[in-house]
Amino acid sequence: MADGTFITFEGIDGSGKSTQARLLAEHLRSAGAEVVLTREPGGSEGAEEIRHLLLTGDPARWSAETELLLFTAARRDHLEKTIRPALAAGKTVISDRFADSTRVYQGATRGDLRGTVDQLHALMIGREPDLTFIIDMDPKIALQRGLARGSGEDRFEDFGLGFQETLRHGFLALARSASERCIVIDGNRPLEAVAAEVRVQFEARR
Ligand code: Z5A
Repeated sequence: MADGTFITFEGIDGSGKSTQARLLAEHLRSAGAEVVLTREPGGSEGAEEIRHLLLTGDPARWSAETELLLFTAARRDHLEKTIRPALAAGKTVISDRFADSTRVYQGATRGDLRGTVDQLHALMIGREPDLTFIIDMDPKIALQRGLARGSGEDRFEDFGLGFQETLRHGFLALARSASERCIVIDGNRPLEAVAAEVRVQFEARR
């Protein structure tokens, strides 16, 4: 059986990417596709345990380097236990965040770690998505949405607005440098309008 398609959603906190990942999964399932909807950090039992270590507690809890190792360990487990088996079975995998988040969050904002991020990715992950939707948003609105959820997983939101603006520019720069697989979607519109554009762009690249 041919490998399935690997799709990722990326963006700053509260951009609406989780909602859009879910809506695309529902759309594809209603058309008969077998879809695995997953997320990072997490998406496998071990990676979900690492998620808790990463997203709770004091913003200064981990150094940038330790954080990078934890995200990479979680991704490796997710890849081994969830992503690769599903793709090998011909399923579509939709992941809410993947390696681009590490490139932007750890590589572009917390120390000059981008070279290390790329080396670790090549050594331990070595897989890119077939298609990536970057949901672009005004950080002020996105931050309000994210904090309003009160999920308790606010360690990154607690870095503040300037951090979110740096992230936004990081994602847009990444979209330009990987334009063969990245599509930027304006997330500052009603849910259904954003979802409709995601579907149109997906169909155009099938
Ligand atoms: N992180 C990292 O640093 N390095 C890595 O390698 C990885 C992650 C993989 C957790 O990620 C953190 O981990 C994250 C980056 C870091 N930083 N933080 N915090 P996460 O993906 O689990 O958490 P998140 O970024 O905060 O995402 P989220 O909670 O899933 O939010 P979202 O996906 O961007 O948005 P949403 O849940 O779809 O929507 C948020 C709210 O807005 C919700 O109430 C929606 O109903 C509402 N919403 C969504 N879209 C709209 C529109 N269009 N209009 C109005 N309201 C909307």
